[in-house]
Amino acid sequence: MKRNIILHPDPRLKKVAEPVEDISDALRTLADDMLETMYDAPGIGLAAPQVGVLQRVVVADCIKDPDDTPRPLVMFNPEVISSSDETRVYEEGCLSIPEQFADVTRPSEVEVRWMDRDGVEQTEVFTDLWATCVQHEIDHLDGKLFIDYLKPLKRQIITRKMVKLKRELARP
Ligand code: GNR
Ligand code: NI
Repeated sequence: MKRNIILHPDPRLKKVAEPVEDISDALRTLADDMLETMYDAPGIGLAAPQVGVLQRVVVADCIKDPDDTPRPLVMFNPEVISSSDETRVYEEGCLSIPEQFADVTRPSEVEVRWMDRDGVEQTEVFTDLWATCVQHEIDHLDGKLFIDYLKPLKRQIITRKMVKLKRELARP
């Protein structure tokens, strides 16, 4: 089932999400719903706070080419355990901040540990778009948005545009 994506500004996007305890069917359903919502958007990642659930759950699939095999990744309690000194700049966007894009500098490689949907611990080094995406998603779990890396003026311009957009969407 598709879920609604919360738009910035919203207090739920600023909260630190709670770690999940045991991987229940409810959590697996949440992850499936998040994948459906992400693919439908379309996006390459989604964090649970974006659908109003303040738990540490992330989904991602950075395979963009429709000829390549999809890789729907579900991560519970994901953690960056090491980051490269080398950084890269990527023009980021966010499903909670539609149509706004800005360059963000992040470590180019990160090692991430998480629990998969079977409750098995996984570790993997992510590079390229995957590295950017996974860091962007883990930031969501800590109440952080990509615009928080921008200069205050640029952030304020984007936030004002979003306030206007939300006002327009709320009007019948
Ligand atoms: O779909 C998305 N694209 C994207 C592009 C560059 C950097 C990060 C992302 S993640 C974003 C989906 C989203 O908002 N996830 O939280
Ligand atoms: Ni996002």
